[in-house]
Amino acid sequence: MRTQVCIIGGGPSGLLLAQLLHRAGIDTVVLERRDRAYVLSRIRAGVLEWGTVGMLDAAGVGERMHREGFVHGGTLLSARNRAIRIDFEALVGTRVMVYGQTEVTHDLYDARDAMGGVVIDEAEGVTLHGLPDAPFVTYTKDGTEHRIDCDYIAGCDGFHGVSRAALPASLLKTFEKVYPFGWLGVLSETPPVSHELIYANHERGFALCSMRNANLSRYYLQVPLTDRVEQWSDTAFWDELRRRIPHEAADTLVTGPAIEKSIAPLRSFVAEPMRWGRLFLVGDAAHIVPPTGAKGLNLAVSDVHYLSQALIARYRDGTEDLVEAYSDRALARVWKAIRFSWWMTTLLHRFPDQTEFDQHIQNSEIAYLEHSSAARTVLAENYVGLPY
Ligand code: FAS
Ligand code: PHB
Repeated sequence: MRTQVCIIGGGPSGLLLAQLLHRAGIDTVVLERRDRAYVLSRIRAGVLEWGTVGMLDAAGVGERMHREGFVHGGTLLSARNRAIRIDFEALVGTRVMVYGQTEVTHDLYDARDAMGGVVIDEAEGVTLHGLPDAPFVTYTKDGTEHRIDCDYIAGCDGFHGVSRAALPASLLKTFEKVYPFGWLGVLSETPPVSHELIYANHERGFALCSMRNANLSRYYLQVPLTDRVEQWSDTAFWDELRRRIPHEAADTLVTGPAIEKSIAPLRSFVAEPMRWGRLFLVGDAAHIVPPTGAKGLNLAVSDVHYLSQALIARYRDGTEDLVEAYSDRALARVWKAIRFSWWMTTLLHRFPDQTEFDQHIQNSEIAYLEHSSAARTVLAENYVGLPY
């Protein structure tokens, strides 16, 4: 088989890239290791930057998002039972869209099917060959080995994929910070406790109240890395959540059975460069952020913005400058989001080795947000997404 761009990974970055390139007349094949049901079962991000909304619209997959998503003009931070509203619209004149990554992926798969696009799922042993300048990909499906010749490879295969490892060790540089706690997440078919998200700083640990729709709520608790999901009954989860969120919310919280419960570790990670010859790294294949700043999915989308621009220019005009500039352009925005996600995580969580000095710094940072519109503006412009 031959294609112009071989996309490894059928998650949001791979599917969005495929859709944008298709709309520009560029041929792609998507190789996905898992089956579609598994990919569509993953519960992940919930908040879309307005730039992401624009990209999904440009890809022609925004209709259900606008119909079913929630547009939020702000978010709440809380500490010591005091709530601070970050008013995105007043501070930076924009908003965010609350619409689950699961739904985004569904919409992208529906669009791929509608255009008759090729997504080869359950593709095993995907291997990159011929890099940096004469790429092809091999994989096995149903016991038969296949080869795809291509002009370019987009590594959209996430943190545990194979693309990043294809860069030579002499070229690849990685940067990592592992946080000493995880997030225990629960999905429940209950009405959200608040009309906007609540990010709660509490002496017992961080908590987050989010949502998917009017009767589907998403909650998180900071837990020690040693915790296992089995240790947390639904009752224990709800009791702990009530302790950490503002009393007014705790008093109105509607609880119910967890329909999904999982613990995710938190890390900051960046791999440089994000291009080697005709191989590009995109999304989680190149970077990971703690979910505190709601940046993971949104960074994958901005990578797709830069890469789709570069490949469209290459095929339409024969120009290589955006291809050459892809890694630097993407990394410039990635590192700003890495910083913001680290800052939000440090602001809102309890660290096991935290000193009293650290606690005073955290309290003063929160007090500064409460009393300074300049401080709230800095948080707002990063949270809603810096310009592409
Ligand atoms: P993905 O990991 O989504 O997709 C990669 C795809 O490649 C997968 O389908 C995988 O099966 C496939 N693949 C892997 N190896 C392959 C191979 N060898 N061959 C073929 N295919 C292969 N972000 C937020 O903004 N907010 C959140 O709250 C949030 N919560 C998260 C919770 C968890 C548990 C995780 C893991 C991530 C979370 N994220 C969150 C980040 C997440 O949303 C990612 O940023 C987003 O999925 C990135 O999309 P992709 O780059 O497409 O990677
Ligand atoms: C979510 O709804 O899953 C979510 C929202 C905001 C975050 C992290 C997760 O910062």
